Amino acid sequence: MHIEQLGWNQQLSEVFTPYKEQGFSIGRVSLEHKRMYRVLTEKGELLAEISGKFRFESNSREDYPAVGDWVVLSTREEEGKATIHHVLPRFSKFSRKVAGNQTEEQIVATNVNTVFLVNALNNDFNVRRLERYLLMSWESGANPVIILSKADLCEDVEKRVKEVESVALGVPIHVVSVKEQTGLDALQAYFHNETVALLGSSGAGKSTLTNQLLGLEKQVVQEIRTDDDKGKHTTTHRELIVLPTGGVIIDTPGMRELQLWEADSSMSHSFQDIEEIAQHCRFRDCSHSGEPGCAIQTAIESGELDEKRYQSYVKLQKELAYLERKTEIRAQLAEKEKWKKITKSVRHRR
Ligand SMILES: Nc1nc2c(ncn2[C@@H]2O[C@H](COP(=O)(O)OP(=O)(O)OP(=O)(O)O)[C@@H](O)[C@H]2O)c(=O)[nH]1
Ligand SMILES: [Mg+2]
Ligand SMILES: [Zn+2]
Repeated sequence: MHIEQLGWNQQLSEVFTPYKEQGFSIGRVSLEHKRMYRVLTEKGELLAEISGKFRFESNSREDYPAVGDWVVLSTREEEGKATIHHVLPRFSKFSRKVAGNQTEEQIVATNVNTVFLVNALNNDFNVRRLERYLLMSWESGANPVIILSKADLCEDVEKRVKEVESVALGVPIHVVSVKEQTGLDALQAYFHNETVALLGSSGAGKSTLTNQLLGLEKQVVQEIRTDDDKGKHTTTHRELIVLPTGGVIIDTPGMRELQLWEADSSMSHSFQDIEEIAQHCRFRDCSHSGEPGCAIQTAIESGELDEKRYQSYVKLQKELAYLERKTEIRAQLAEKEKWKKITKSVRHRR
């Protein structure tokens, strides 16, 4: 296999040069086990662990390898093993807040060129959820593409497409059905030795689409629940899979909880329409909750702005502000922890 087929390119090659000169090899993380990583290299698959030095120098989850990362390796090919010494800088990173109450970042995938936001055209269809996914995509550095799957189950596709267009200005939308084999050819254009990650709720058809693009039944697929069209969380690991035609696909588990992780600039990107309207409010610090001359209220009343979309905007903003406060406290704690480590090591050396 050629390394280019895994998504390797000129820029990465330049970053890697100094390591190469020292005799290191390169690989890409395809799967994350508890403490081990499956890494794809030009010479095949290896099982890798991080070096002791790496562990010592890492302060947060973000420093550790994640699926999609390019890693600097020393290899023991006869044993099928390797050691990870560094992670090359990421050109994109898709994160969310880990489920539950902790304020911790979970890296879903890195070095993704395009993210397919998969939404089924059945009763699970949800524009508000899509808004969230779009926001995360803009923040990640990857280009979002909306996939409306299971078109065979939808009576009025046009209506759905219009709804999606209204929240996703300028984002490509593809209507597909694996069952009826429609709309699929157009997706090939996103691969060309690049990386595509599939995101969307459980049961949306991500693994079905992966198998389709791969040309074989690699990923396990399961029927959804019949009462509410929700999936059964069939895929449990994020995994990077190489396509025979070059390029890679990252299949991910449908998320139970999609909480945001820092999304400031992207908030404006996704809600440009609302922020533009808000510029016409009489007061610059208008809270849009009853002040005279509020353009937002006027736009909602006239129907120009969908009230639900506005509510969703307000909710997302609150969530971000909350997260920011919590993260600050965490950062302070992490800093303390780091210094503890350093002082300890200095003592040790003495
Ligand atoms: N009618 C129809 N069903 C489909 C289509 N694509 C997928 N499905 C069905 O949807 C169900 C769920 O598909 P999966 O591919 O397992 O969904 P997933 O997004 O990978 O779900 P998780 O792994 O749980 O996140 C399966 O029963 C598929 O057969 C389609 O185009 N049309
Ligand atoms: Mg799946
Ligand atoms: Zn206002």
